[in-house]
Amino acid sequence: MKELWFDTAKCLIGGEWTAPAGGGTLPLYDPSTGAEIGAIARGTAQDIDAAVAAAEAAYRGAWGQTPAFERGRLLMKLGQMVLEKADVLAAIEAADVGKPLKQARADAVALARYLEFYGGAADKLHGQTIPFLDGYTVYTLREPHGVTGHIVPWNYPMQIIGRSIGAALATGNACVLKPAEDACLTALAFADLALQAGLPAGALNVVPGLGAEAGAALTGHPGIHHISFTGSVGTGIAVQKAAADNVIPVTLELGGKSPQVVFADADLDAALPFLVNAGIQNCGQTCSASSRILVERSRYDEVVARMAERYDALRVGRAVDDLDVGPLISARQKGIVAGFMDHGTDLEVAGQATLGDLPDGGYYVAPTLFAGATGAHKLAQEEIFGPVQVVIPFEGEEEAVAIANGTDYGLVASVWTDSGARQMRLAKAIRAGQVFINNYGAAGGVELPFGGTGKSGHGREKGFEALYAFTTLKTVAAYHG
Ligand code: TXE
Repeated sequence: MKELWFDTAKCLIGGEWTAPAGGGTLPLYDPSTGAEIGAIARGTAQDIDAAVAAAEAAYRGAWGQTPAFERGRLLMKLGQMVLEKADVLAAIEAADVGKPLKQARADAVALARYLEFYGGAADKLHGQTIPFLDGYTVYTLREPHGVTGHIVPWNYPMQIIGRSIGAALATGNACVLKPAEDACLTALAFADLALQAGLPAGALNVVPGLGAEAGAALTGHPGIHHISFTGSVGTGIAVQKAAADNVIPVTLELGGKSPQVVFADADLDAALPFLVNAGIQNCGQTCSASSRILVERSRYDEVVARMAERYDALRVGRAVDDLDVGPLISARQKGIVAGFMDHGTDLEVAGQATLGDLPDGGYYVAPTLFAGATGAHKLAQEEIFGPVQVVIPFEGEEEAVAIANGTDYGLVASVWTDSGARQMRLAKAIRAGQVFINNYGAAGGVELPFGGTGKSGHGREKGFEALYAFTTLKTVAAYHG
């Protein structure tokens, strides 16, 4: 790949690019063609040990002594460097993840935005003074955890690095990052830019590798003090159990089955682009993808027909073609999505994109809109993580809320209605970490706290809230008489 300026088969440990201790590598595939395009390091427990030790040294040394405003300045400089390289980062991500170029570039811009946001916030987080008994002065200190572990998935590497590493570094933690084995090139590129920006050695360490090897070694390591994980429910449970053994806090973001609820009084022209885009963006591989569209029965047929028109017109292509939808991440993910679609045979295929002349080895599926589902249908209950949406009719507010809340998940939801009173009622009644009214996703919303309830996980990332997650509170009670 001509854009690369770093060795993809190395780990970054203590400011040095090093070959993994076991000498192993893992192959890299271009999802658009299925072609092998390179190799990454297969980091192991030994590399994780070295990375945690390097992070601890940085935390006790140069990084720990860097004042908050300088941490912020450094992150903002890094954000600027990311912006300047946005096209290059987008090209790398397109080849590695199969993401259409414009969507990949938006991720690079979002990464820069996280670094600006958390850079600006670094010196604005502070404790409080607390009125107490006569003779005391009491105050609180917000302190970093120390060494933080970050397990990042393959669907939005740059955005998730931005929200997680950005907030952790801003608050003075030293980080060990384990990117996903299917998508770690932009993590390596980002780490190299961080070194160039002047981040002290060991403040950010990156160990690529398999989840069961490097990932499990990191989450179970006794030297980390916080773990943030974004990924599947099953792996999230394993991560939480490992964190429990070390009694450390954990932030889990585990995806969802997010509904958009469309009432008869909604402005359909405004809603339609959101209804579809929230399902097919990044080929449906989005934690906050809206995979369930709930429509009040009196306008159900109209919504299905208008969404179907859009599905039929969707263009699917290679990431470099930069069309509406690219390939899925891997042959394995293609198998998972195809398996779900096989469970839709009792539903109506209301709309479906046509796959044109695409490379044989690419991981493509036809974006598909299923109609006529009930809330209990398998496709309306389980996270598919592909470009597949189901439309479900409902009658009245009560049923809408029951269906919206009728899964194990609770990440994001939206409500489309002109009634202000209903907007407020639904925003309260729906179980989700974020509820959008007459929009969906708020264009990414770096500033907006994000996270789930139920099996969507717990803890909050993004916005100012993440700064609390990446710090611990110390209370100082001084008796002076
Ligand atoms: O996830 P995993 P997978 C969902 C989505 C998808 C399914 C499977 O439904 O179809 O999960 O994807 C690391 N200890 N999401 O198998 O396994 C792994 O290396 C520590 C939703 O890829 O959860 C990678 O870095 N780490 C989600 C990360 O966990 C381990 C995004 C995610 O992989 C590990 C991705 C272990 N034992 C998938 N095993 C979202 N919320 O957006 C794996 N990993």
